[in-house]
This record gives sequence, C-alpha cells and structure tokens, in this order.
Amino acid sequence: MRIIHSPRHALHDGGMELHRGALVPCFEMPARVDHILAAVARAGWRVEPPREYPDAVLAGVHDADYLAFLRGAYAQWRAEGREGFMLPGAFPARGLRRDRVPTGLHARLGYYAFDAGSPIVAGTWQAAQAAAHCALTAADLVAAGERSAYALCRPPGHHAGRGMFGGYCFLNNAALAAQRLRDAGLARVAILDVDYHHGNGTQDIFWQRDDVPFVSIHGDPDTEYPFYLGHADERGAGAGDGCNHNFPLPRGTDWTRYAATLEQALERIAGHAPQALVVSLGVDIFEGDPISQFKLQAADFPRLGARIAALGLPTVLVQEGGYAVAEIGDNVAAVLAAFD
Ligand code: OKP
Ligand code: ZN
Repeated sequence: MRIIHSPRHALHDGGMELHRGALVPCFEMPARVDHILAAVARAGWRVEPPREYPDAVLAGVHDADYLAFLRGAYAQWRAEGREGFMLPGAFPARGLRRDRVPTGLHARLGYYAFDAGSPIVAGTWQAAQAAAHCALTAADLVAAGERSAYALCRPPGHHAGRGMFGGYCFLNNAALAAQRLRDAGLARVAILDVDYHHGNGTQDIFWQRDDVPFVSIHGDPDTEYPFYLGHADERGAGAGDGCNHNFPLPRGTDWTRYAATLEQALERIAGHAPQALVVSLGVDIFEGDPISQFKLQAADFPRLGARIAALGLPTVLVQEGGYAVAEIGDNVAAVLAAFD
C-alpha cells in the first residue's frame, strides 16, 4: 500500500470548538495522525511525502473567492491585532443576505463557515494545503497505474463545499482526488463515503454532475451532524440527477445492518460503471468513537475493506474522521490491508 503523508498537518492545532454549548479542544487533533503512522509502520508500509501542486489545482473544486479567504484569513486576523484561533459567531441563515460577500473579516468568517466547530489557526491553510496535496498525489499514483493509494489527510475534507468550511474541513481532499482522476482522463470516478457524518461538501461539489457519482452511508441527519443534508431523497440535479445516493442509518447501527446497506451502496457504485473509486475513509463508525453512534467493532474493519476492495476498482483512500484516537490506527490499517 502506498501511503502519502505530510508532517505539515501538525501546523493545524491549538483551536477550540463550540461543542454542546462549551468551548472544548477539538476532537480532530494531531495525535490522530501519530496513531495512524504507528499502525502503518507495524504493517510494514513505507510513507511517502506529497508532491507539490499550484493553488490553481484547488480551483477545480473550490470557488476562487473562498480560496482567497482561507489563504489570507489568519494574516488579516493578526493585522487586526487579534491572537489565538478564529471561530465565527454569526451565519447568513434564512432571511439574511447571501448574495453579497461582506467586507469585514468576522463577517466573511461567518459567511464562509457553516459551524462554530472548525477553528482557523496560523497554520490551518498550510496544513489544509498539505492534506490536499496528499490526496492529489495519491490520485496521481492511481492514475499512473497503482491499484490503490492512501492519503493520510489532516485536516479532513468531506464537509468542505465549493465555498464553505465546517466540520473540521477546509479543502475537500476526496473531491480533489476525484477531480484529479477525471483530469487524467478517466471518464467516471465514483466516491464512496463511509465516514459516520454525511459528506455534505462532496455532495455539494458534484451535485449537478454525472461524471462523479457520490454514494454515502452515514448517521441519519435528522439527529446527526451535519444535520441539514444527507437524506435519502437527495438524488442530484440537472445532469447529476440520479448520481447522488444517500443511505442514512439510525444510531446504534451494527455491522449486520451496516453490511446490508453497504451491499446496496456498492451496487449503486457498480451501476455507474466507474473507472476508479475514491473512498472517504472515516473510521468514526467504530463503536468507541466519542462523537458518533454506530457500533462497528475492530473486527468489522477488515470486512469493510474486503467488501470495498472486491469492487476491483483502482482506489484512492482518503482519511476523513475517526476520534477514538487509541484505536484509529488499527481500524484504518485493517481497511487498507484489504487493498494490499
Ligand atoms: C467531521 B468528520 C460543532 C461541530 C460538531 C462536528 C463533527 C465533525 C465531524 N460543534 N461536531 O465527518 O468526521
Ligand atoms: Zn465523521
């Protein structure tokens, strides 16, 4: 298994998130990567750095004004005499204007965010850029003929839309990987998102497209984050009508139920006859996850990997969530081993 990782992920650290009314250290922390790297080493896989890419590549899935905001936000924060992490406190919800981008920094922070759980710190842009480069490198390896490659991305990406951040995500690493494979000439690239939380950003990016079908299994948004997207009746629009497939499942879902839904999800993917697959690999479906409510056991992750690998598609695996820090490495490695 080819593993792509950058130590620059650690530059994104020190922020707090608003969690059920209290400011707490982010569950999405650098130590997650240390545990994944340890498990990768135990498995005997070598770790490679990402290649460098111009920022123009990011514009393949993100709006130019959003990228400019992310790139410059923290420097402007400092220029205004502030320190520490940035969190928004107001959002353009219904009844408020979203047709113009405000000029003030805090106004723009809320304009581009959709939650108060995704702090921006001094190194956030550099870390997000490095994570995106990991995903792009993994995509380039698979485009060049590798059977699979794993991008150890941090911060994660699947909640980041064309022009919004949230859910710990700033740049949509999986979407960038899929777009990269498309640009390399593959006609259809499917995305399977198995993270506990619906990949609202990925759905947003490919909603009107038929070349990147999106299939997601996740906690029911009626009660689970990100709450306002991810229902089964969301099928895509325009050319993308019928290319978006959501499988919301209730709290407490165990492997037996999950596996039955996974079969349906894999059938949908096969139905689109893609040339390659991108997996948004969140292992927060583990029963011990502190912010999620499914009940998969450690022994279920090799099964998950085996079922996905059995599609037989060239596959880019992109790290998303997983907050049971002590177990995240073994759970990720168990999935990856199925592709080795
Ligand atoms: C990211 B990924 C607001 C934030 C609530 C956000 C969870 C993000 C999960 N307090 N928590 O999909 O694993
Ligand atoms: Zn998640």
